[in-house]
This record gives sequence, structure tokens and C-alpha cells, in this order.
Amino acid sequence: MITRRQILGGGALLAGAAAWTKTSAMGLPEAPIMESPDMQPPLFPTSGPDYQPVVTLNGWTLPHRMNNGVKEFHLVAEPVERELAPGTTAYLWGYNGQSPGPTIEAVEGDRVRIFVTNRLPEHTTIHWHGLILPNGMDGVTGLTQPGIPPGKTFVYEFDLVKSGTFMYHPHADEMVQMAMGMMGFFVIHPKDSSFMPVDRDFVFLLNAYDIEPGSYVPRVMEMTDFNLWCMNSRVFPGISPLAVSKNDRVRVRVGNLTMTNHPIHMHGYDFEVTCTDGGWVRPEARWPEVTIDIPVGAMRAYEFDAKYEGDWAFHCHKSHHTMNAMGHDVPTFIGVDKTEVTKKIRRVQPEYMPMGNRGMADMGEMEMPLPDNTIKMMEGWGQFGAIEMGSMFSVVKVRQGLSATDYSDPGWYQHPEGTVAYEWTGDTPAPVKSGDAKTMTPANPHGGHGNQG
Ligand SMILES: [Cu+2]
Repeated sequence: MITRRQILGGGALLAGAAAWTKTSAMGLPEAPIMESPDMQPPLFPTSGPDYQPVVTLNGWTLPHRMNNGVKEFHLVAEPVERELAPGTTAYLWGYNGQSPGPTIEAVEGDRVRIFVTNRLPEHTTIHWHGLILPNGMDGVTGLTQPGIPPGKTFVYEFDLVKSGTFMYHPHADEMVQMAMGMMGFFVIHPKDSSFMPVDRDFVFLLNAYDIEPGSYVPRVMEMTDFNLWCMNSRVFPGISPLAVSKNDRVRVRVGNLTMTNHPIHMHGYDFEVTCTDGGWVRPEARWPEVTIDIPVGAMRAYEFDAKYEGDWAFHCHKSHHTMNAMGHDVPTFIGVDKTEVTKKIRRVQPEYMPMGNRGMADMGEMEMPLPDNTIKMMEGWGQFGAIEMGSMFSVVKVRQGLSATDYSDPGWYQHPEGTVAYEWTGDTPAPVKSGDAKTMTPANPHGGHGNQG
């Protein structure tokens, strides 16, 4: 049990005992823990204004309790083990068992009280990125509050005066704490549920780690040369598909807390940016895009009507960001004849395989010994073979008749006959049927169900 002295022990953060008096009758809210890195179902509101809840890609939403009209949440900052993809785990810092932390969801006009318990070995705070709030709730160590010491719990309490899409992260030793995975989403739904309604609403953060092959802890001093580019601390094929029912109105909200920009590209559609972390974009201010650049420290939400069925690729357009752990300082061997040098190297290293002189696509299919806890550079498989990408890649799967609450993977798209690119074999083209590409059946131990692991 945490005493009042412990809560107040960090300094004069709380504006008197008023906040304490209101919560003392109930004590600290429960701090739920999530064990799984799988995408959890949306958390529908049980009281107050109605809204369409978000789903967090490979994440979850933090439950709250009501206390005299105030929504109370409890975040616990702590070391976590996060599975980046099946077979690869990182030792990170996060919240309530996962990195990123759970998504906080509330409604414009709500008053929230967020308890933050620090179980890290150093002090921390939480900054509420983009929210309009009293200065003393802004979470900047030294400037607006003392750091929350290890073992202590601080309280943030404020009114949600505007709707939109925001983020939370520490403003204490932030280079280290964000490099270790401390971040989360904060979605505030409009009070008026008829304002820009959607059928599906996906959220996730872009984050990046530099984890040496064979190790588990990110190198926190790295500034540019990251080797695992993540969506919500997952890399493809560990990233869930975005399952969408045909003709749904869909919103995708992407926040970027890496050290570089990410041009996020979705195949098969054009769309418009409808919200930034500054607020909603008026219809007359929007323009069409197929790729939207997510700047560092920013959020972009875009919307589209899911008119076109299929398995539509969805990825960062920086092609190095769709590769898992790799070295970037490998020489280019395209066009180089390595026959002679291969013979020489095999005298001392009989298993040596020449690579790269025909390009790098072989990497997607090659079975090669790798260090422990190291995912292949190109790991994912589709119904036609190796997808030859990793990291910031997923698939938007648009299907007829998915139920409104079904976000599970609908499997690979069954293409209508005559709609798949095919090999020309003579004068009379013969259309290829979906799933009929026998020569491309993957000969791999994952059985071709790549992105479900
Ligand atoms: Cu990128």
C-alpha cells in the first residue's frame, strides 16, 4: 500500500491535498498488465458518450475506472521483455508489461487522473504530447516538476479540452528512455460522436532500436544507424495485418517517435490526411496522397473508404526501413564474378556462400545460421513466396463482410480469376488463377503463413 507520504514524497507536485482527498477513498486504481504482443480487441465504452474505439497495432488499450466523474488510469513505468517478432525478443523499458505502453482513450470534456508509478532504476516523468493542459501537468523534469523517483507514484490530473490524437512519453533522460521504448498513444474522441465517424480506427507508433545481432538490449547512444525499424515495437512478419471490411470508412493514425522521418505508403488507394497531433484538418485544407511523410515527433492520421478488395502492402518507403537487422556497410557485389575468390575462401571456411553478385533477393529464402535472438533481414512470406521485406511492413487486408468487431487475419486474398500478373508463354495468354502459382510455393520452415508467425 502506498502512503500519502510516499505519493507526496517527490516534492510539491500535487496542488495541495485536494487530489489526494478525492482518490483516498478508493486507493490506487489497478494497473493492468498485458502479457501478449498480439493486437488486442478494441475497448468499447461502457458509460458516457459513445465512440468507435481504436485498435492499437500489436498493442492494447488501458482500462480505466470512474471515480466521482473522473476517469482514473494507472501507468507503471518498468522494464519489459517485448517480442519484436516470433524468435526475437528485446529487453526494453515500457509501461504495464509492454513497449509501447497501452493506448489511453477518453472523450473530449472528460477529466482524467493518471497515476504513474516508477519501477525503473532512474527517475522518469510523462509528457502528454499535444495536449492542452495546465503547465504543471506537462511532465518536463526540472521545468514543470521534479522527476518521479524510483518506487514513487505521481498523479497527473487535467481536463481534456479538445479531441484528437496525441502521444505520451518521458521527458526525463529522454534519449535513453525513448531509445528503450517508453512511449504510447493518447486518443481523445470528439464529444459529438457524429463528428468524422469511422468504422475502423487503427493507431500505432513508429519506433526504432539498434540491437546488435545476438543481443537483447538496445544501444541507447545510437543516433542514426538503427537496425530494427518498428511499428509499435514489432517488425514484420511480427506485425498484425490491418483487417478491414469492404466499404468501411477507415482511419489510420501513425505517430513517429524515431530519430528520422518515415514516408508511409499504402498500396491500392489514395487518401487524405484528416488529423495531425495539432488537431483535425478541415476538409477544404486536405489534398490527396498515396504516401504521407510522418515527421519526427509528429502524428498523421489519414482516412479512406475501403472500396478495393485485396492484400494491399503498407510500408515505410525508405527501403532500408523494410529490412530487419542488417549491416549497412556491406560492399556492393552486383556484376562481380566471385568464382575465384569463393574457391580461396572455402579453403579456410568451407561453408562460405558468395552473396550479393545477383542482388540480395536470395537473402529472403536462404537458410543461414544466425546469432541467437536475431531475425532474418527479409523474413516474411506471402501466398506467392518470400515477401523480401521486414521491419516497417504490413498488409491492409480488405475483404467482403467482415463483422464490425472482427480484426483477425482473414488469410491471403483469393484473387478473382484472370486478375493476377502472369508469365507470357506464347501467342495466347492464359490467365493464372489465384493460388495457382505452383513454382513459387515457398520451401521454408514457416509454411507460407508468414505474417502470423
Ligand atoms: Cu522509415
